[in-house]
Amino acid sequence: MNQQTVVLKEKVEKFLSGKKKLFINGEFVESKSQKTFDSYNPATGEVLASVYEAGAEDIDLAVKAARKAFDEGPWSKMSASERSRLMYILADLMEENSEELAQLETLDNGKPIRETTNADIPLAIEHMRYYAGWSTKIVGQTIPVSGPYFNYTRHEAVGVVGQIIPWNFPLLMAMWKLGAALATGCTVVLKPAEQTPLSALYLAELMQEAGFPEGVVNIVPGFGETAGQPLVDHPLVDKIAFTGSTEVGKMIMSNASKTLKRVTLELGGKSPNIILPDADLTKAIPGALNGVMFNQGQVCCAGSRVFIQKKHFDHVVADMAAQAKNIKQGAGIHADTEIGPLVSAEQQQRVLGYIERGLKEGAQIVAGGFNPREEGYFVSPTIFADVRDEMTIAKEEIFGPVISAMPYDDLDELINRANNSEYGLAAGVWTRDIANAHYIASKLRAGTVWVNCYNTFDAASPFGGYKQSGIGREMGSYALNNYTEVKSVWVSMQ
Ligand code: TXE
Repeated sequence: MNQQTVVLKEKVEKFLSGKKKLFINGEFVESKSQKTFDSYNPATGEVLASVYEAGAEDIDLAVKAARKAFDEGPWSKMSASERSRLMYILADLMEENSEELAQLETLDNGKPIRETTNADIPLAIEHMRYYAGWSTKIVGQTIPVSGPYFNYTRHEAVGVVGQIIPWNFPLLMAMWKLGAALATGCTVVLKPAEQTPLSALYLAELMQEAGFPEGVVNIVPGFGETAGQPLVDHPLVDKIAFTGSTEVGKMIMSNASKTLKRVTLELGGKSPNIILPDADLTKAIPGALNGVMFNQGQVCCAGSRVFIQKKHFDHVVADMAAQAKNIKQGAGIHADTEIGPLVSAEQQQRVLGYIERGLKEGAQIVAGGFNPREEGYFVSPTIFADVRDEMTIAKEEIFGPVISAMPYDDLDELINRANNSEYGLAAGVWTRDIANAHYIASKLRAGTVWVNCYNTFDAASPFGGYKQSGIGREMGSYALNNYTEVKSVWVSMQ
């Protein structure tokens, strides 16, 4: 087997060599407590870098810097086109550094280099460009009110935004959050996940190089309770944007309510992926398999409940299992790796725990189901057959490479069962019948429905959840609403 390790770029070696500092008010600084934490390479379990850990005091400094940049400028006093220009410069710098960013992301998160090179990093760059374009296009309305008045609305930046992001797409999640915030003129304190702080810190260097004014974006790696929570509680923060677990999302919403901050949440899922009897199986089977295995299954919209019509169930599952066994698993930094390790030992244990639970509750494993290696945090691509709705593996988000395959009888029963989840993030349908495709898409209670495809994204198309999968939409023009306040101005014409 060809296991060619990608040669690390010099800049990556250099970046990893020193203790990584917090980025506050345009400078790289040590944390007030001097505490550091380690970021690990999940393919080996070895320490990759040591990072200063932000605590409440550092968060306070970062928020005050963001507040100053917003209240006094320069950010809020710059024209929309000047902001846009800086965002385009940042996107160009990201492009120049795309190999470095891809390598760093692969080392820190574990995901295959072919994915960071072809998906994470290009999507992140495109995202920055997309929102750079929006800066100059945010407009209000003129409203025909009664009486001798001229009434118009202004869409103004919401202010200082605290952004808390997860580890599954570290740089891309940072872009999903930063793009709309910067386009609308907000300033930001961004807390990366403790498992994957490195690409955000590399981005901070690029922001410095691009010439972003001090305080506009502050990057403060740290832990949830000691860095995330002080950010949520801080009285000078106007809005919190969070992506992560539903459990923490609920806590954040409750804590943020004390200061009535605006809150947007992008949370977990248990998305149905439906293969109808008339589907083109040459596309549907690999499509549904990829719908879970992409990013080691650590995707909030993973199509982890695969519904297959009873008559076709056995042969579809058998084909899918054969394909799952052929997926090349290894360290992400090997050029031919198709599936890497999970992000952490904790995540590996969580996923193996769900597999054990599935077996105990009577589901059958037809592929994988084990830890294939001695070192690193791997779980083999796993498929459970004959999963019933009441089983834990059909209800809870596993966030690993595990498919629950479920047989169904007829369409109406299928739609009810697909919707029978506390989540509503995404769904997929595979069919050649266009009427059925649109009918099912209209019936599914989910923020995204993919027909004959899965996991396709574009900065221009909104993403977000129904039900307990979240509040608000990211991406597209929809995300701009999360970062603006609407002001109604009345002018007497008499
Ligand atoms: O998430 P957490 P974890 C799901 C997935 C996964 C599970 C646990 O099912 O198995 O969550 O992952 C910060 N106040 N998703 O434990 O804890 C934390 O530091 C403020 C789905 O990693 O929600 C990190 O930056 N912040 C998901 C971020 O929240 C807090 C992506 C996410 O961590 C905090 C990740 C607190 N009290 C996990 N506690 C998705 N929707 O894509 C933690 N954080």
